[in-house]
Amino acid sequence: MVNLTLYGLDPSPPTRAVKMTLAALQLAYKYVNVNVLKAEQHSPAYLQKNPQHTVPMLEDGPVRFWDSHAIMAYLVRKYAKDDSLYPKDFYKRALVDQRLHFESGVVFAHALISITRMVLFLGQTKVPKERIQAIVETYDFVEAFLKDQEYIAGDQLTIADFSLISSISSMVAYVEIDPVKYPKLRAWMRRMEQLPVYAENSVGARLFIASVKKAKFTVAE
Ligand SMILES: N[C@@H](CCC(=O)N[C@@H](CS)C(=O)NCC(=O)O)C(=O)O
Repeated sequence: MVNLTLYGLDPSPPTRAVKMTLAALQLAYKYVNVNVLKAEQHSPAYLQKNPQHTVPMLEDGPVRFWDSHAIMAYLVRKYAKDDSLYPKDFYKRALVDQRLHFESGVVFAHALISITRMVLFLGQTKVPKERIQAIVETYDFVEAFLKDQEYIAGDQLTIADFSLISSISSMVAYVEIDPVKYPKLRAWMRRMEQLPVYAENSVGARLFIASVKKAKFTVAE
Protein backbone atom coordinates (compact mmCIF):
# COMPACT_ATOMS: atom_id res chain seq x y z
CA MET A 1 0.00 0.00 0.00
CA VAL A 2 1.23 3.50 -0.84
CA ASN A 3 1.76 5.60 2.29
CA LEU A 4 2.96 9.03 1.21
CA THR A 5 3.08 12.26 3.21
CA LEU A 6 4.13 15.54 1.63
CA TYR A 7 5.22 18.44 3.84
CA GLY A 8 4.95 21.80 2.13
CA LEU A 9 2.86 24.86 1.44
CA ASP A 10 1.12 25.92 -1.74
CA PRO A 11 2.88 29.25 -2.37
CA SER A 12 6.22 27.37 -2.34
CA PRO A 13 7.25 26.70 -5.98
CA PRO A 14 9.12 23.43 -5.30
CA THR A 15 6.14 22.13 -3.29
CA ARG A 16 3.93 22.84 -6.30
CA ALA A 17 6.32 20.99 -8.64
CA VAL A 18 6.01 17.90 -6.44
CA LYS A 19 2.21 18.26 -6.25
CA MET A 20 2.03 18.33 -10.07
CA THR A 21 4.12 15.14 -10.19
CA LEU A 22 1.90 13.40 -7.62
CA ALA A 23 -1.17 14.41 -9.64
CA ALA A 24 0.37 13.21 -12.90
CA LEU A 25 1.06 9.83 -11.28
CA GLN A 26 -2.42 9.81 -9.69
CA LEU A 27 -0.95 9.08 -6.28
CA ALA A 28 -2.93 9.68 -3.10
CA TYR A 29 -1.03 11.32 -0.27
CA LYS A 30 -1.40 13.14 3.01
CA TYR A 31 -0.50 16.84 2.83
CA VAL A 32 0.99 18.49 5.92
CA ASN A 33 1.07 22.26 5.74
CA VAL A 34 4.30 23.86 6.97
CA ASN A 35 4.04 27.64 7.01
CA VAL A 36 7.59 28.88 6.37
CA LEU A 37 6.54 32.53 6.75
CA LYS A 38 5.64 31.65 10.35
CA ALA A 39 8.94 29.71 10.71
CA GLU A 40 7.17 26.40 11.32
CA GLN A 41 10.04 24.65 9.53
CA HIS A 42 12.22 25.59 12.54
CA SER A 43 10.07 23.70 15.04
CA PRO A 44 12.04 21.00 16.89
CA ALA A 45 9.76 18.29 15.44
CA TYR A 46 10.38 19.42 11.86
CA LEU A 47 14.11 19.99 12.38
CA GLN A 48 14.41 16.47 13.66
CA LYS A 49 13.00 15.22 10.37
CA ASN A 50 14.80 17.75 8.15
CA PRO A 51 17.74 19.64 9.69
CA GLN A 52 17.99 21.69 6.48
CA HIS A 53 14.49 23.05 7.37
CA THR A 54 13.14 23.22 3.83
CA VAL A 55 9.91 22.25 2.14
CA PRO A 56 8.96 20.18 0.27
CA MET A 57 9.82 16.99 2.15
CA LEU A 58 8.42 13.55 1.40
CA GLU A 59 7.80 10.62 3.69
CA ASP A 60 7.21 7.27 2.02
CA GLY A 61 6.43 4.79 4.76
CA PRO A 62 9.61 4.50 6.83
CA VAL A 63 11.83 6.70 4.60
CA ARG A 64 11.96 10.45 4.23
CA PHE A 65 13.98 12.98 2.25
CA TRP A 66 13.70 16.46 0.83
CA ASP A 67 14.39 18.57 -2.26
CA SER A 68 11.73 18.72 -4.97
CA HIS A 69 14.05 17.43 -7.69
CA ALA A 70 15.02 14.34 -5.71
CA ILE A 71 11.38 13.78 -4.72
CA MET A 72 10.00 14.04 -8.27
CA ALA A 73 12.64 11.69 -9.70
CA TYR A 74 12.00 9.17 -6.91
CA LEU A 75 8.24 9.24 -7.38
CA VAL A 76 8.49 8.57 -11.11
CA ARG A 77 11.10 5.83 -10.68
CA LYS A 78 9.15 4.13 -7.93
CA TYR A 79 5.52 4.62 -8.91
CA ALA A 80 5.10 5.58 -12.59
CA LYS A 81 3.62 3.09 -15.06
CA ASP A 82 6.17 4.22 -17.66
CA ASP A 83 9.33 6.33 -17.70
CA SER A 84 8.06 9.21 -19.85
CA LEU A 85 8.27 11.85 -17.10
CA TYR A 86 11.86 10.84 -16.27
CA PRO A 87 13.21 8.78 -19.18
CA LYS A 88 15.51 5.85 -18.56
CA ASP A 89 17.42 6.52 -21.77
CA PHE A 90 20.81 7.84 -20.63
CA TYR A 91 20.91 10.87 -22.90
CA LYS A 92 17.27 11.88 -22.38
CA ARG A 93 17.70 11.56 -18.62
CA ALA A 94 20.89 13.63 -18.75
CA LEU A 95 18.92 16.43 -20.39
CA VAL A 96 16.22 16.26 -17.70
CA ASP A 97 18.87 16.20 -14.97
CA GLN A 98 20.62 19.22 -16.48
CA ARG A 99 17.37 21.20 -16.45
CA LEU A 100 16.64 20.13 -12.85
CA HIS A 101 20.09 21.32 -11.76
CA PHE A 102 19.52 24.51 -13.74
CA GLU A 103 16.25 25.11 -11.91
CA SER A 104 17.80 24.36 -8.55
CA GLY A 105 20.96 26.46 -8.86
CA VAL A 106 20.33 29.17 -11.43
CA VAL A 107 16.58 29.75 -11.40
CA PHE A 108 15.46 29.06 -7.84
CA ALA A 109 18.56 29.78 -5.75
CA HIS A 110 20.20 32.54 -7.78
CA ALA A 111 17.11 34.33 -9.05
CA LEU A 112 13.78 33.53 -7.40
CA ILE A 113 14.54 32.84 -3.76
CA SER A 114 17.22 35.46 -3.46
CA ILE A 115 14.86 38.34 -4.31
CA THR A 116 12.00 36.67 -2.42
CA ARG A 117 14.08 36.44 0.73
CA MET A 118 14.66 40.22 0.53
CA VAL A 119 11.08 41.15 -0.26
CA LEU A 120 8.97 38.65 1.70
CA PHE A 121 11.20 37.29 4.47
CA LEU A 122 13.31 40.36 5.34
CA GLY A 123 10.84 43.06 4.30
CA GLN A 124 13.48 45.07 2.43
CA THR A 125 12.06 48.07 0.61
CA LYS A 126 14.89 48.34 -1.95
CA VAL A 127 16.22 45.48 -4.07
CA PRO A 128 19.36 45.76 -6.22
CA LYS A 129 18.78 45.90 -9.98
CA GLU A 130 20.94 42.79 -10.45
CA ARG A 131 18.22 40.72 -8.71
CA ILE A 132 15.78 41.73 -11.46
CA GLN A 133 18.43 41.05 -14.10
CA ALA A 134 18.82 37.51 -12.76
CA ILE A 135 15.13 36.92 -13.49
CA VAL A 136 15.40 38.36 -16.99
CA GLU A 137 18.41 36.12 -17.58
CA THR A 138 16.28 33.10 -16.61
CA TYR A 139 13.70 34.06 -19.23
CA ASP A 140 16.50 34.41 -21.82
CA PHE A 141 17.86 30.95 -21.00
CA VAL A 142 14.49 29.24 -21.12
CA GLU A 143 13.56 30.97 -24.39
CA ALA A 144 16.81 29.57 -25.85
CA PHE A 145 16.12 26.05 -24.48
CA LEU A 146 12.69 26.07 -26.14
CA LYS A 147 13.94 27.29 -29.53
CA ASP A 148 13.40 23.98 -31.35
CA GLN A 149 11.35 21.93 -28.88
CA GLU A 150 7.98 21.92 -27.17
CA TYR A 151 9.09 21.07 -23.66
CA ILE A 152 11.96 22.00 -21.39
CA ALA A 153 14.02 18.84 -21.91
CA GLY A 154 12.92 17.79 -25.40
CA ASP A 155 9.71 16.96 -27.19
CA GLN A 156 7.96 15.28 -24.30
CA LEU A 157 6.67 16.46 -20.95
CA THR A 158 9.01 15.61 -18.06
CA ILE A 159 9.47 16.52 -14.42
CA ALA A 160 11.78 19.32 -15.65
CA ASP A 161 8.65 21.07 -16.96
CA PHE A 162 6.96 20.79 -13.56
CA SER A 163 10.06 22.16 -11.89
CA LEU A 164 10.53 25.12 -14.23
CA ILE A 165 6.87 26.10 -14.51
CA SER A 166 6.56 26.28 -10.72
CA SER A 167 9.36 28.85 -10.49
CA ILE A 168 8.71 30.81 -13.69
CA SER A 169 4.99 31.19 -12.98
CA SER A 170 6.10 32.74 -9.67
CA MET A 171 8.79 34.99 -11.13
CA VAL A 172 6.17 36.89 -13.11
CA ALA A 173 5.41 38.60 -9.79
CA TYR A 174 8.67 40.52 -10.30
CA VAL A 175 9.04 40.74 -14.10
CA GLU A 176 6.19 40.28 -16.59
CA ILE A 177 6.98 38.13 -19.61
CA ASP A 178 7.14 40.18 -22.81
CA PRO A 179 5.34 38.03 -25.45
CA VAL A 180 7.29 39.62 -28.30
CA LYS A 181 10.70 39.02 -26.73
CA TYR A 182 9.79 35.58 -25.34
CA PRO A 183 7.31 33.89 -27.75
CA LYS A 184 8.55 30.33 -27.07
CA LEU A 185 8.48 30.83 -23.30
CA ARG A 186 4.95 32.23 -23.48
CA ALA A 187 3.73 29.39 -25.70
CA TRP A 188 5.24 26.78 -23.36
CA MET A 189 3.56 28.43 -20.36
CA ARG A 190 0.21 28.35 -22.16
CA ARG A 191 0.82 24.66 -23.00
CA MET A 192 1.53 23.90 -19.34
CA GLU A 193 -1.58 25.82 -18.23
CA GLN A 194 -3.72 23.49 -20.40
CA LEU A 195 -2.60 20.37 -18.50
CA PRO A 196 -5.06 19.03 -15.91
CA VAL A 197 -2.21 18.82 -13.37
CA TYR A 198 -1.61 22.56 -13.70
CA ALA A 199 -4.38 23.06 -11.12
CA GLU A 200 -1.77 21.95 -8.55
CA ASN A 201 0.32 24.99 -9.49
CA SER A 202 -2.16 27.74 -10.22
CA VAL A 203 -3.62 28.41 -6.76
CA GLY A 204 -0.22 28.55 -5.05
CA ALA A 205 1.26 30.67 -7.81
CA ARG A 206 -1.58 33.17 -7.40
CA LEU A 207 -1.00 33.28 -3.63
CA PHE A 208 2.74 33.80 -4.14
CA ILE A 209 2.20 36.61 -6.68
CA ALA A 210 -0.34 38.31 -4.41
CA SER A 211 2.14 38.33 -1.48
CA VAL A 212 4.87 39.87 -3.63
CA LYS A 213 2.51 42.48 -5.08
CA LYS A 214 1.44 43.43 -1.54
CA ALA A 215 5.04 44.00 -0.45
CA LYS A 216 6.25 47.54 -0.95
CA PHE A 217 9.65 47.65 -2.61
CA THR A 218 11.49 49.52 -5.31
CA VAL A 219 14.42 48.53 -7.50
CA ALA A 220 17.62 50.43 -6.71
CA GLU A 221 19.41 51.71 -9.84
N1 LIG B 1 16.04 23.14 -3.80
C1 LIG B 1 14.99 22.97 -2.82
C2 LIG B 1 14.55 24.33 -2.31
C3 LIG B 1 13.70 24.22 -1.07
C4 LIG B 1 13.43 25.57 -0.42
O1 LIG B 1 14.35 26.41 -0.29
N2 LIG B 1 12.18 25.77 0.00
C5 LIG B 1 11.81 26.99 0.67
C6 LIG B 1 10.34 27.31 0.42
S1 LIG B 1 10.01 27.61 -1.26
C7 LIG B 1 11.98 26.80 2.17
O2 LIG B 1 11.72 25.72 2.67
N3 LIG B 1 12.39 27.85 2.88
C8 LIG B 1 12.47 27.84 4.30
C9 LIG B 1 13.85 27.66 4.84
O3 LIG B 1 14.82 27.49 4.06
O4 LIG B 1 14.00 27.73 6.06
C10 LIG B 1 13.84 22.19 -3.45
O5 LIG B 1 13.72 22.19 -4.69
O6 LIG B 1 13.09 21.53 -2.72
